[in-house]
Amino acid sequence: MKRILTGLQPSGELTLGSLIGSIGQMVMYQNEYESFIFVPDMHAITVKQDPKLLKERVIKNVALYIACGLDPSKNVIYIQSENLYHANLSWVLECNTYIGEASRMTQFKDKSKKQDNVTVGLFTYPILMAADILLYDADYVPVGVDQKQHVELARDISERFNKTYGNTFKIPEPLIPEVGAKIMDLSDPTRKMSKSDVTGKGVIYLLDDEKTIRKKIMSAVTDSESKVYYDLVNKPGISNLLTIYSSLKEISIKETEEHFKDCNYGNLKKEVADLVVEKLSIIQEKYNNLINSEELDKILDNGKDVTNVIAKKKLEEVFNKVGLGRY
Ligand code: ATP
Ligand code: LTN
Repeated sequence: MKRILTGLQPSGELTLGSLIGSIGQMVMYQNEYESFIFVPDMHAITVKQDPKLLKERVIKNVALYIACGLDPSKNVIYIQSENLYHANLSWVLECNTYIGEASRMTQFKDKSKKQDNVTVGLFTYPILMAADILLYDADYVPVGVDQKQHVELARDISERFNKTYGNTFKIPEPLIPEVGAKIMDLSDPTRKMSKSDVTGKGVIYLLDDEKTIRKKIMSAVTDSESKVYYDLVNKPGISNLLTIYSSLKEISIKETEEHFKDCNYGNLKKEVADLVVEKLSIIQEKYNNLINSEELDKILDNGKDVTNVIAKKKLEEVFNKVGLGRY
């Protein structure tokens, strides 16, 4: 069985976009592949974090992964910082990565422009990501387009390492959903719904209560026409509501358009809100049963144990090949 591996940064609370765009995909893949999913909390500290909030969010995210349908018996679920081999491999990889290639990462260029105090960690972060992937010989890495360049860097680093030191790593491939639905911010439907959004006004968080969900959807920005149809360019707000509905109902956009063709905007919003509330309340119920449970601890202990065994073996092989220690 081929192995897939991915992580979602705990840079904010998980959103409806995370569910539809990322966790939903992993739920599909879990029957097809041997699946590893982790919380890259060490990546989160590339920018300032409140330590207490970060710790809480990591656990919340793990509980949400499972509540959204990731089955712990089919996925290895773990926290990056509970495995000390990631940072160790990252160091060796850093010493095998050129400043030139790391400097080409467009996400670093974008993110560093938006901040005053840019850390070295933000610059080397893609190399830690390469370590996350290469430690486990992942075949595929499901990511959004914005992360494709980072997976390509992991490929370049691993190919070069294999050439220099002999075959050590599997060369990973990014797995990018071809027509994956992109969920937009409800208050500005030209922007992606993002977990690190500052105001969160147009963002549905997976743990939002019913009243908040309804309020956000009922005040979603639309347009001045009153006909419901899908048109991303001229009707981004309405198209976004149709995308949310079609993704959660698992029907096509065409069928969704047909379903709403005689509705006014108010009714469309109400029905989308009903569906989101219904879906999220199921997730929230599962979440509430899991959070603070012994079961969650057991799942994470298992993830920690399983990944530590695999990663130890790989790191010792790497240390040995580059001439470190007595392995
Ligand atoms: P951040 O705000 O920290 O950049 P984000 O919410 O934009 O986070 P990422 O962690 O960058 O999300 O994305 C993780 C994965 O989830 C990617 O594969 C991305 O494509 C997917 N994803 C995130 N938000 C959405 C969205 N609104 N619609 C569809 N997919 C999404
Ligand atoms: N950089 C990714 C999160 C991430 C990741 C990984 C994804 C860290 N390590 C390894 C896939 C594989 C992000 O910001 N979305």
